[in-house]
Amino acid sequence: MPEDSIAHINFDALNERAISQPLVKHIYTADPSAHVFEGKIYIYPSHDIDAGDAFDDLGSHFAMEDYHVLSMNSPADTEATDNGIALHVNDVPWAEKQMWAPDAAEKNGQYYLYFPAKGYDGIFRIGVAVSKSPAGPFIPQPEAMKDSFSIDPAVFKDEDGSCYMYFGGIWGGQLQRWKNGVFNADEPQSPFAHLPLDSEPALCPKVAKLTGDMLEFAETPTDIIITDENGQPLLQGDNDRRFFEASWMHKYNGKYYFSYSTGDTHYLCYAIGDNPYGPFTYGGRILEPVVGWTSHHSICAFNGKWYLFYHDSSLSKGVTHLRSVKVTELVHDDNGAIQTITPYRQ
Ligand code: FUB
Repeated sequence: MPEDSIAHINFDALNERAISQPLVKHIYTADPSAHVFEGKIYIYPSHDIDAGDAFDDLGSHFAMEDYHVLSMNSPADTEATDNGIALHVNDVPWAEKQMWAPDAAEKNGQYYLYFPAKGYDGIFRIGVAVSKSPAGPFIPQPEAMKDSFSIDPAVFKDEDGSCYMYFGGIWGGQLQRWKNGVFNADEPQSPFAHLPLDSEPALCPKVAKLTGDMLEFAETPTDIIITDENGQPLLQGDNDRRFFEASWMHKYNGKYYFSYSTGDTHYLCYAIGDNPYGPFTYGGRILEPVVGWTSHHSICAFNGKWYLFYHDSSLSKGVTHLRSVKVTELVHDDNGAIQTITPYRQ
């Protein structure tokens, strides 16, 4: 829900209609990537702050500086524990600013935090930091991952132990500037420049398998194709269905579910495929728009049930860059379709 349409919202009434409440209220958190590690739920969110940067369509107002890891014993908990600062931008040699949506993965008892940040050249890259504990603190690698670009990494571990990173985001996430594998710095700087035409196939999120040590891409990232019901790639002008940012992958009944945000139309959607690389067929909406411009999520199973972790800006009364993470149950129908969630009761 964009800021101009929230001017008349009664937030007290809205919060009473909300299907779930913020998991922490002492800090603002967003983009929750949830995993079950060591029998508990660990949430890797962005840590939203008001750094005073003006709102623009490149997301300059998202000026986050560090990460806090949250944990819960169960999704039924009404509050999450804040495990303190897990990584700060000042400790990452290659990163200057904008610590955006992170994710984490585990391998052989080590934990890996993946995060996008802008380097001193103004280009988003993806970094890795390592810890022996899922709560951190995490020690960053000295350089960003080789050949990484754009934002919103999400790491999926398949049943055979292979790990894949899904990533990318348009507008401020710069994906549209990487069409030929190199950063296109050409003017104009507008977020709407360098995008495909509305009649052309939409810009695709990326996937790459990770190396055995979890620190690099094992292959050149390739496109994730999302098709319509006729097998045709979604078009850039299909604003209610095409990819914008916030990749996530979960596996249900042997099928691969790629989910994402449509950005400026504010939906969370999913598409289903037969393998980690796709193609994926558009399946529908997971979440209707929340209060706040962005919508970003993760999907995680715990004790046989599935949960959607998401955020909204209800606690900050609609401030776009001051969000709060929440959780609600997610249901797959017998045919594999995900039931659409409405974040506020009518
Ligand atoms: O939190 C900053 C950015 O906003 C994320 O990287 C996007 O997915 C959007 O939620």
